[in-house]
Amino acid sequence: MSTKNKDLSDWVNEVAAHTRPEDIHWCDGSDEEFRDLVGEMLENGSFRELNRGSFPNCYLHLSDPTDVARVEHLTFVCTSKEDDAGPNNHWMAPADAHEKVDALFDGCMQGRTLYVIPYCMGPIDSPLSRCGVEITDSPYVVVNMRIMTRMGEAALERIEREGTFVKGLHSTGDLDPEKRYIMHFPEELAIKSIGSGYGGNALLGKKCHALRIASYQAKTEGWLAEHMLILGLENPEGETCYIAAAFPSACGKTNLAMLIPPESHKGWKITTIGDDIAWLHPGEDGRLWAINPEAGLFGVVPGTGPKTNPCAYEMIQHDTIFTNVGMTSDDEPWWEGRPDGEPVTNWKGEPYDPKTGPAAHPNSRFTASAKQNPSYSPRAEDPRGVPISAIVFGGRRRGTAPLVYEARDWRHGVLVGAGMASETTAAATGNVGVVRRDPMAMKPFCGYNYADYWAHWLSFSDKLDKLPNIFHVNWFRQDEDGRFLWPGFGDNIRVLRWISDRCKGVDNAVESPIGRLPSKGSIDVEGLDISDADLAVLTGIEKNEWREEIKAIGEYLESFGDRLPDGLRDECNRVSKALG
Ligand code: OXD
Ligand code: MN
Repeated sequence: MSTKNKDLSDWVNEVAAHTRPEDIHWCDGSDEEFRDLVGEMLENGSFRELNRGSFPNCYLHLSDPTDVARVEHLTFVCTSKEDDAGPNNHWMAPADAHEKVDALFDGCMQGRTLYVIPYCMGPIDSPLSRCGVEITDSPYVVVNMRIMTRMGEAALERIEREGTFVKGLHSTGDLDPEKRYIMHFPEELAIKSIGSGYGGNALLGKKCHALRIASYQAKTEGWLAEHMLILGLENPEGETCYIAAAFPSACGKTNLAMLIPPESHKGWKITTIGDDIAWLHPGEDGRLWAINPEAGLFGVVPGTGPKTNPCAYEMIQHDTIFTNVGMTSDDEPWWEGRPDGEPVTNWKGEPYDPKTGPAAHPNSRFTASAKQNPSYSPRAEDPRGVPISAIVFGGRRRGTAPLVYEARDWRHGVLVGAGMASETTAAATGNVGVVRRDPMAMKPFCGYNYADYWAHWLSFSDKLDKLPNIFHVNWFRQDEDGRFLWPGFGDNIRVLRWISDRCKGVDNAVESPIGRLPSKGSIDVEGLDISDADLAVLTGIEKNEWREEIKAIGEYLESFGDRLPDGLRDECNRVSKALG
């Protein structure tokens, strides 16, 4: 295989001359190619076959122990003007960044195969989809990209038809953390990533393209690329309300997107469009339409069990790549939260000893096709996408943020998103459990200045006739002893039902200075063991705490200086006044 697109063939030749691979392989995305690559990795030990009887077509990959998460401190947005990247990004001048990484790419593929991966983010025939090509020297990346994107011949055909594509160059290099960089060049629609094989750093279609580069592209083209799941909430009458929800990494997006309602909610159903990324476009009908650019799930394994997430548990029993989990004596994958089996080795391949840490790394991952999800929505393949009725923002907060509230209008909703904060998780290297501002859950992924991003969000009130309602949720509220006040998981449907009722104009809310809270009795708690006192805490606000919170939000927003849109500043002042 090769290509009629001169830009692409020139780029492949140029990269090959620079990185000096032994071979070049153009990926066609076929089953045969996938099998061959898996075979090679089984032979060289980078894959281990899991129990064929109980986990058919499942493989275990153990990464370098220093390469297990996204590296935000080594991730750069390289725009010509520093201010365009904003204080929310690490910045390097494009020429310096190219020079720095090009030196590391020099000869880095010697003795390796260079793979060319044409891919399409989104349904192959959707006008909302966008294409890219990743060049990599990692067969692990190729097989993961095959699951996570529409990859191969059809994508190449689309690229040849359209001409435009994102250029992503990746090499695992020598996995030296000192020589690891994830560089983005939004103005060139290009990415250069070296020194890591971890999904978020190496599967370039995902965070690098579908969020950082796409958010920049979306700003110039009038749409939004967001760190959001998309789900359909179907009522017993068969009507579906589509909800897009943004939560920071490892805060339960995958669980929410595949939720199974409790027995008491007969006739209600959740279908999954996506679990991590949403591309949102204004439609001709004045509504906001969403596609999931991905074709697979790269989910956090620990905690996935038949009670917490039955759909994910079922989908990863076959045709799944496990990265950095433990293993049982009969070659089954094992992780904390899996009810069966016992680990004999841990994620480093060493004998398991609970004293030295968990069997599975807290950020161990599964890669599986979205089609394996029992709640997969057929609308996920719809080239038009789905119309969004509600946008939900959520963080992991032990205090302050109530279970749910609704913004009074779009501008207030943008403030609610911009003011989001959450405790950090193992999805990125660094401290875990520290509260940090994470506007729209895009702190690690917004490919340009947050202030301009908020202005772009605000502009949607003029772009849409039927704006989605905006909400904030918090499943993680705790009391002083660290006890969770809300059961979460399947019971979150109770909150989703309140949200969909709000979208239909049901009278189920009371006004408060921070937005609309559930009125008494409007969240169905039948069958739940929850005291009135806990419910009052969950659905109420502490004014003093919120005065502090809005002050902190205001200070944070002001750190963006003159570029901060007036609309957001005014909205923050309005809420602050309302709090007295
Ligand atoms: C992810 C992340 O992998 O957000 O989805 O880190
Ligand atoms: Mn994510």
